[in-house]
Parts: sequence; structure tokens; C-alpha cells
Amino acid sequence: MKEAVFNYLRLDGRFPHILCAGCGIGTIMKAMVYAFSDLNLPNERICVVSGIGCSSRVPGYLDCDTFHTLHGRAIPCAIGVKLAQPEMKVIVMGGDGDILAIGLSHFIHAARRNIDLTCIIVNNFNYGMTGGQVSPTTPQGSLTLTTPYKNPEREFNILEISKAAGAVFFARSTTYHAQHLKEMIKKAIEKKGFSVVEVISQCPTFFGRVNRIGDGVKMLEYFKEKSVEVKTLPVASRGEKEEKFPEGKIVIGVLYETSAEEFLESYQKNVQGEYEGRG
Ligand SMILES: Cc1ncc(C[n+]2csc(CCOP(=O)(O)OP(=O)(O)O)c2C)c(N)n1
Ligand code: SF4
Repeated sequence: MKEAVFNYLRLDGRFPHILCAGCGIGTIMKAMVYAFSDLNLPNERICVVSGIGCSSRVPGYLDCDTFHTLHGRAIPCAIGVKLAQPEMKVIVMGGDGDILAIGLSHFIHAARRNIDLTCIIVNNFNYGMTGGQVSPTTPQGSLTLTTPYKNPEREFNILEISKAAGAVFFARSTTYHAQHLKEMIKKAIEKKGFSVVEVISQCPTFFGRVNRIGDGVKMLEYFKEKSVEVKTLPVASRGEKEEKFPEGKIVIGVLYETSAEEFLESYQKNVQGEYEGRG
């Protein structure tokens, strides 16, 4: 019998995929379709939107509504879909460059509005598709093909940006933790409001090789060794400033959760109130 997850994949000649051997993006796609399956989401109620980049190729393999749009523009397009079809589960999938460089202001404003979207950020610490340039999440001191003397800039803390902008949910996982990643994606999809999942993923072709971490397997071993689930940390130290990758630990799990009025709800309320006021 065909596994239920195959119902979410376009098997009509799309595969094999274009990703490099050992890339983490396929694992993230797999976790996503297993999350859809566990949540029993009908294909016609899912829309996955992406910009441009290796991570953004994922919607092309999915058998649901998909929207592969311009670099950095996935979030505004997803907002349009959600406003037109509020009953859809709308998921944005993109790279650290797509969402946090060219698309950053869209990310911040979507979080501020608290619109009901789930944003999956594939953090491979560089621009994979265009040849391994530095990105806003490249750790200070790491090598990329455009920072051959080590990146002098401090990297973004995606958790702090998300919180400050108004996101109501933030989880982090890695491609080593496939089950954990699936659970984080499920929680994010179920959360009403703007939810973010940061996935630490390997780009062996550029980041792993250039930083001498090694191939895909070596990078996964690295994630395994460096990660710690937030629930296992003493409560008092959970909110502390994290040690930073690559020297420090990668803290995974649900790192932030709160609730606030969702954009479509406040929008409906205001529009309705306005009409009632006039009547
Ligand atoms: C407006 C515009 N600027 C630049 C590009 C070139 N470009 C395509 S993908 C990309 C970066 C992709 O990096 P990231 O979002 O981190 O995704 P990854 O490939 O690492 O998954 C860039 C700069 C483009 N397509 N459009
Ligand atoms: S360049 Fe990097 S991110 Fe892109 S497919 Fe290859 S390994 Fe994956």
C-alpha cells in the first residue's frame, strides 16, 4: 500500500530532485509532508509559497497549491493567499537569504500583523543557490566564498527578531532531528498567528566544504553533537543568551510561544464594526 505521505508529492516526473547529494533540504521536505499527513490536512487546504533559492524549490515537488514567486517575496504573496482563502493552511518556505536578507521587511511586518502563516526558514548559513555567498545568518568568523578572510559581521539571531517583531511561536530544529523537526512543524501549523520554524540545515557543497566541516553526513554528526533540547536545560537558564554556532550549542525545541489577536480576526472585527456603526 502506498504510504499516505506520497499523496502530498508530485510523482509525475518531478523526481529525482535537483538538490546536491547530502543536502538537508530533502529532509525538511520529508518532515513537512509527514507533518501534513499526521495532521490529516487535505491537499486542497494547503498552500506552500516560496521565493527563490535551493530551499525555495521545495513547493515544486508538492501536490498541493503552490506558489513559487520572486526572491524575497514569498511572504507578501502568502499574505495575499491567506486573505483570499482564510481557511487554507498557508506555509512559507525559504532560505535565510530569501527570508532574512531581501525579504526581511516582509518577515517583520507579517510578524507585526500576526497573520496566520507558518514560516519555515532553512538556515544553511549561506546563499546556496547562487554559489555560497555570505548571508545574514552566516556566523561571525565563518568562511564563505565572499568572505574568504572570515565573516567580520555579527549574524542575526532569528529568535530575537521574530519575538521583537511580534511572532507568536518560534521553534528551532535541525535536519539531524527528523522526528523532532516534524513535531515542530506540526506545532507551528496548528498555532494560530505568525509562527516561525528555523531549521538548521546542511549545505555541504558550499558551507560544509568551505568551513572544512565535511560532507552531508559529517555535518549531520556535527548538528547531533552540538544540539541540546531546550526542555532538558534548567528552567532558569532557558531564556539566557545562547552560545552561538559554530562554537556553542544549538538550542532546539519550542523556544518561544505567546498569544495575540490574529490579523484576519482583527480585520474582520474592524470591518464589521465599521459597517455596523454606519447602519
Ligand atoms: C531580486 C533578486 N536578487 C537576487 C537574486 C539571485 N538569488 C537567487 S537565489 C539567491 C539566494 C538564495 O539563498 P537562500 O535564500 O539562503 O537559499 P538557499 O539557496 O541557501 O536555500 C539569490 C541572491 C534573484 N533571483 N532575484
Ligand atoms: S547548493 Fe547547498 S543548499 Fe543548494 S542544493 Fe546544494 S547543498 Fe543544498
